[in-house]
Amino acid sequence: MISFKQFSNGFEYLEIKNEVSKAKIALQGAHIFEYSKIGEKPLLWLSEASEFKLGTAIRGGVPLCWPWFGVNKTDTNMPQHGFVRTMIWKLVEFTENDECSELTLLLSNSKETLVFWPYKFELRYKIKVADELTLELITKNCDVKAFSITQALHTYFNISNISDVFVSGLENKLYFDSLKQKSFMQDGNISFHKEVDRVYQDVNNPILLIDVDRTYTITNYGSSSFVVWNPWLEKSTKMSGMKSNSYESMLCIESANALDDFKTIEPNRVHGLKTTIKF
Ligand code: TA6
Repeated sequence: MISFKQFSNGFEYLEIKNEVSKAKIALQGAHIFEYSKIGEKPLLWLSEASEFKLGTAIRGGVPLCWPWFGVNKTDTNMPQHGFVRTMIWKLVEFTENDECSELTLLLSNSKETLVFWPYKFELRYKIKVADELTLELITKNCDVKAFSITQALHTYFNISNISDVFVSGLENKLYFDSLKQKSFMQDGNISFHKEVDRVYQDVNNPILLIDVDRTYTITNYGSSSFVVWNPWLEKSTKMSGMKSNSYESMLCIESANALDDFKTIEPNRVHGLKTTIKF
């Protein structure tokens, strides 16, 4: 089942429901902001302080970072994480059966996008809502010259408590610590006792997010970099759409093409960034 809904301020979203799962996806940013298995707690974290306002990215769910991850290195005045998460996407395909709903949303270059990104492109975002969540962002170069992108599916996981979770599968991987602006080798599992903002490189295996009552298996395709981020108290207090205690119940594990894992796409070629989350 799919329904077109809107909040009282006119902010539009899609509501998806089948026998095993349900989800909500904003047309702005093709931003999935709710997903859960029927009768279970949400997989995705959504800030209680998030706005659903045109032009403002929802805080939580899975923001799409494209065509650059983080700060735009050539023009720091450009929006962080690119511009597609505040653009209006179009639903172009929807299929379903009893236990699976699949939809595709589309964003193509326009005069608005050309202000940020001087290339012709087509983005198709495929979302599969079932007893697992699958997300795939497919970039097509519709221009006559190659372009390079960095990107991320910036997934906010809903966790019991940041002090009680850990991440495994990244041991012995090199990571760039954005806070210290230098690289380190991961020693053992990742546990959380302070702000963490890291880009793990050369990761070609599933990773596990282990909570007290759930273990998530996160498998990426078309990606060899994962971003792990928790703002901790001080940054939670300062960030838009966050409350001071937000850091306690969220953890971002982002399927990415970041840093050295950038992708150069030739004219008429495509690249897909895909993640599957099972639990
Ligand atoms: O993915 C981690 C990160 O780059 C952090 O440095 C923090 O800025 C976070 O993304 C959220 O960024 P946003 O632009 O959504 O506030």
